[in-house]
Amino acid sequence: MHDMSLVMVMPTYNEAGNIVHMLESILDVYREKGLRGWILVVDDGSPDGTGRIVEGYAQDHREVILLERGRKLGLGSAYIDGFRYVISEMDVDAVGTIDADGSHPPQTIPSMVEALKAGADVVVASRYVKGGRWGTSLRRQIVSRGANILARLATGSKVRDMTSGLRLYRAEALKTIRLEGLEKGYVFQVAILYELLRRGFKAVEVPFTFKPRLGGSSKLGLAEYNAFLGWCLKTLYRRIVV
Ligand SMILES: Nc1nc2c(ncn2[C@@H]2O[C@H](COP(=O)(O)OP(=O)(O)O)[C@@H](O)[C@H]2O)c(=O)[nH]1
Ligand SMILES: [Mg+2]
Repeated sequence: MHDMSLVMVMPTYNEAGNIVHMLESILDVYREKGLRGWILVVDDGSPDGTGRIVEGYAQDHREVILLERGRKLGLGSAYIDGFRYVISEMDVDAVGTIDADGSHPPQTIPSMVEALKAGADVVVASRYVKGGRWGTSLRRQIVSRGANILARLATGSKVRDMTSGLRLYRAEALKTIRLEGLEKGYVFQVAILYELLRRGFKAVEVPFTFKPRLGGSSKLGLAEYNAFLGWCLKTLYRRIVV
């Protein structure tokens, strides 16, 4: 295969203090590894001016693209619009997702690219395979472990870290999914993985260390927990009963 081209989709909501560091670190990795890479930031009209910062940064860096949506429409919805943009406007081999808060080390991207080259259709950076680690609070780990137990039970999948947001998809696999019908919240990550696995696509996990966010605060709230639980119950019911 020729040198793989990729775009990392990065949703942002109030990440003004973290965004430039993230953009720089990802571009550094692209340069060091000779990857043909882009970053697509999907901002939801962040009141702290994240969008304006990205707009300025993009003027000097043609690898950075800003998709500004104007208001907070949800994390899953940001991925969906990002993927749609990539599919209609860009011609790349791989499409990834990465958080803007510093918890996903861009240094993991090269091993994800290697796994895709070796035959995976979706690569999930994982906290739960050998070499995967936690750099965050115990509370955070408990929430993640609980969510993953639920997600695996609901979907019957063997993927250990189904909620991880650090991913890389083969563009051809992603194009087969009907994005409109997918979940608009955090549970999106589990839902799209389930769709891919049901179609027979191959998921591979590579280890990474989940870091604490650099600054700012998490947007994960009660409504998201409820939506997550609701989706898991619905999926389990459909899979087992119907
Ligand atoms: N565009 C957009 N980005 C979001 C939204 N909610 C969260 N994010 C971004 O998604 C990423 C993960 O969110 P975060 O709050 O860190 O979630 P956590 O890591 O699960 O606590 C970060 O880059 C956020 O800025 C949203 O509604 N819209
Ligand atoms: Mg985070």
